[in-house]
Amino acid sequence: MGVYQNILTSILKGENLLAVLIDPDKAMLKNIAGFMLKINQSKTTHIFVGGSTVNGNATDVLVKEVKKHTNLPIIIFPGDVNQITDEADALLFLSLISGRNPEYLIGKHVDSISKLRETQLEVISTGYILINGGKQTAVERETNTKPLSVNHIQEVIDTAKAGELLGMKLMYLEAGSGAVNSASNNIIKAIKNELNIPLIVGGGMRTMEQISNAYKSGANMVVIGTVLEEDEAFLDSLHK
Ligand code: 1GP
Repeated sequence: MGVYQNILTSILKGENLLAVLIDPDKAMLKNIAGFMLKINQSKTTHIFVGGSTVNGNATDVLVKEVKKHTNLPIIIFPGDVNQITDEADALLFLSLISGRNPEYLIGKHVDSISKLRETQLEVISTGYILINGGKQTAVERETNTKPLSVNHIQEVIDTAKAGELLGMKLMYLEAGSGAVNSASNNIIKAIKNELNIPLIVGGGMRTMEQISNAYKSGANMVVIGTVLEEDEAFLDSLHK
């Protein structure tokens, strides 16, 4: 079964999915074995690999290393075309639908095709919505787009719905890596209410309470990154 089908099946069974995001530019390769051991003992269901900017083939090198230590599906969460690697299982084909920069709506996608053609990656069309998380984040800077205001919930909802109607298979609500404010329960509930596709929520989740509230509000998958970069011991609270 493919990665996307597996996600749908898990959701149908009522499971909450948890993705750990590893940034190839920040990860220490020599520490990966120990880190993945803890990941395997935790409730983590997916590994995301990516970053707004990643040097050269760092993604390829990291995914090869991660694969040695886990059977969890590895999904590329790319900031740019150079992060595509056949070593992973799937790729979130992200369209930054909160912004109006054509490069991140369709441009990079066209540029990636010659590379994608040479891979076996499962490509999952994903709407990517950046909301204001209380500080300027790398996504905003790198893509030269503005996040949607959390005070304009209807615009966020309409953006998500438009993405679904365009055929996107997943919706990713992003407050930005290291956000001060993660997506509120209200905004998650409001979006989930309109969508028939799985909802991923990430950015600024630092406590178990935030994570469990996100699930209760309708998130199917929560993504955490920074909290583990700051304190790996947080994985202990996510023990199976
Ligand atoms: C970033 O949503 C992810 O794209 C994770 O965010 O690093 O703040 O956990 P954090």
